Amino acid sequence: MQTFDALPSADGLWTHLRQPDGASTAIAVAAGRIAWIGAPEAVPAEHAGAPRHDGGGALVTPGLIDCHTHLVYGGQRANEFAMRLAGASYEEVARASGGIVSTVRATREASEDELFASASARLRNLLAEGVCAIEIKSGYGLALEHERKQLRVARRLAEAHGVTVRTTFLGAHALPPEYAGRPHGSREYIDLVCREMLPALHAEGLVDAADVFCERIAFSLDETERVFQAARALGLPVKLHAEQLSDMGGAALAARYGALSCDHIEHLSQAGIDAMKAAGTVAVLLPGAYYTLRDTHLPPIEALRAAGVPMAVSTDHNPGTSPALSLLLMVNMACTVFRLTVPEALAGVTEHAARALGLSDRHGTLEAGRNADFVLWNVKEPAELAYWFGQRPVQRVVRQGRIVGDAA
Ligand code: DI6
Ligand code: FE
Repeated sequence: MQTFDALPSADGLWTHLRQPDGASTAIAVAAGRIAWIGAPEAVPAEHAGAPRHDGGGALVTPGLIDCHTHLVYGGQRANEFAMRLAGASYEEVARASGGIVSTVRATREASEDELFASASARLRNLLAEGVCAIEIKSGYGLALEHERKQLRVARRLAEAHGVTVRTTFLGAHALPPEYAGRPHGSREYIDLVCREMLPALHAEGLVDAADVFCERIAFSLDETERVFQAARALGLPVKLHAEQLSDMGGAALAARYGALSCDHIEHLSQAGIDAMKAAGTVAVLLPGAYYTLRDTHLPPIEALRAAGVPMAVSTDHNPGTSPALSLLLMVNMACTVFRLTVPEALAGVTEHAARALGLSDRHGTLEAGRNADFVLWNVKEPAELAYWFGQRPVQRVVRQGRIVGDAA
């Protein structure tokens, strides 16, 4: 396979591009950044003589951002898909010793190289669709060495594929099997997460944020807060798997800790929405999990919109509840199932997704100073990005200042 560094540089002046509002635009790229963007007739003299890249009139958008994934894991769980088709609920599957814990077993058994190979193959699907930045969570190791292994793989993926990766420590994803059945197992495990795992992995430079699965089948509000306190002590931002299956009050707690995002939020209350608005927390919508679980309790989209809470859209790629490897399909589902408008859904995989990762200074919009991450699309109008599903209307991707075509 061609290495990322050997790909052609995107430096120069990109002409004949079309913004989603129809305006023609030109983009000057230098040293991996957008040096200038504006109307074709206003190109500054310093960029006018640069090598030209003719966009052929293509629609241009910022590189897509998948802001919530569990991309690194061992095995797969098609058997549970069959169990759910036969009538079992997600919670019943989890209690029958399947669910997250079965992926934990497979992840612990896999070597770092095996995890890298399987996650690379998955990542390529997302990159080919124009994804330029991605969040990758741990949470299938649930022991220091195995959480480390997952996070190291996430860092290696960034290097090998030339993609921005934000790592999120999700040690508090599920109770590890060796703690289950102990009288104070949950408390003891959260002690380990807060006192040993998070500080050690942070010291190794492997953690960009911390997350918790706050749910009746996972961790309580008090346990969530302990993890948030440990993160705060290390200066790390927090995120939360909040109100997916029930209203635990997690979103309001996360907002008190200035969370970057609250994710899932099917059962989010008005009090949670108000707290998120006040804290500037992004609502991350995950239609793939909603669909896979055949959920019927929609997230409160109208109320989020009315409150002005920014909404992001992501795959939640994971082997249990969202084996999705198409962010554009999530855009389609966010519109069709969650009733987002097309501009809302597109902002959800660009600008608002960047904000959910704390990356707004370099990603999510096309502005001078941002990373040279953008996509040229083979479509006549932006709505086509939400309308088609099952095709990749990508003409060209520029990622980290390199031209990567549609198959990198
Ligand atoms: N919520 C989810 O949707 C995933 N994790 C979480 O906290 C599910 C993970 C799995 O089933 O493996
Ligand atoms: Fe998730």
